[in-house]
Amino acid sequence: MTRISPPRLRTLMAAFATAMALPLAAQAVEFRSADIHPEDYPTVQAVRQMGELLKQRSNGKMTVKVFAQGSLGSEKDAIEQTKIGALSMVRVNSAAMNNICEATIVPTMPFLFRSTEHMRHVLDGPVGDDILKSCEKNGFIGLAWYDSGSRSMYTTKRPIKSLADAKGMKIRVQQSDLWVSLLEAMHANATPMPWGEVYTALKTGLVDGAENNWPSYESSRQFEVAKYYSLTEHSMAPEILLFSKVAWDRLSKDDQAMVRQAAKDSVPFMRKLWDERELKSRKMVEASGVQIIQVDKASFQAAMKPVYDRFITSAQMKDLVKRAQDTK
Ligand code: GTR
Repeated sequence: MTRISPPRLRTLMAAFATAMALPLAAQAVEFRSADIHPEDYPTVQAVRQMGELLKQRSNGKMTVKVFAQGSLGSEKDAIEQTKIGALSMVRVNSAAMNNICEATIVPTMPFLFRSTEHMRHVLDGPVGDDILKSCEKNGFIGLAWYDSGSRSMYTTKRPIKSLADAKGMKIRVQQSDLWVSLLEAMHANATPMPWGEVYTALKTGLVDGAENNWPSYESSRQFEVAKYYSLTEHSMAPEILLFSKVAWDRLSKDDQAMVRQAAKDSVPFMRKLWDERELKSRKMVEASGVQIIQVDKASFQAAMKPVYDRFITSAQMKDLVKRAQDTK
């Protein structure tokens, strides 16, 4: 057996210790990211695109691996894993963060945005940035906002033609107190559950309806079991891309800047995919025989006052809502 002299051993041990202590920045690193949507969904494609940009710009040092279709669990599970650094990134709806990072309630609020353009201006500007930054204290680095269109109600047995029709219906909502309150303001019976369980809940009659945008309604096949789609367009709750603060603190400043930029640069790509997918999904469900119902949106909007009274109370929340509303 070769004998290693004590000084040589000390040198080797020191070299080993240095290698172990090297910041992750100097080593190749793969960021694992979760998404509940299938492979071809715009959010999944956008995070893949971000990964491509990052790989090119870092000469292969930083890459992203997207786990789609909820393979790492529900949004709630994935958020918890991201919080502790078991996952580096997660793409979720703003609603999934409502109970964790309060300011994410603002873009989730019913009828806050007047149009897609308005929503994009608010989220691309200082209000969007302030909300993203505010999640850092909760353990998340907000990287970017992605589009999610407008959410509308859909039901299995009978259509919602007016606010009165929603009364007493059991409607699945996202796992957020705001969403429960939103449906309660319509006098519906709000039933929070993870997205992955909604198809079966609709099919078995556990709930009478749910609410979502065209692409989610289509890609989840829920349109097959809930054939009345009422155009309430009650919220434009956007998607949010988050990085784990634990994983973030291990990166060098330069690498952090590169990650941020790649995320921002994936936004126009996402929006293009989104606009195309919204049209395609709507056409597809229409062709399948879904009945689209026009409703008096103003009556739904008027019913939302208690939701604003309950959630927009602090000076910070009032200021964010006002600045969003004042944005052109
Ligand atoms: C979708 C959104 C998902 C999830 C889902 C839901 O529109 O993209 O992140 O929030 O809605 O309702 O659970």
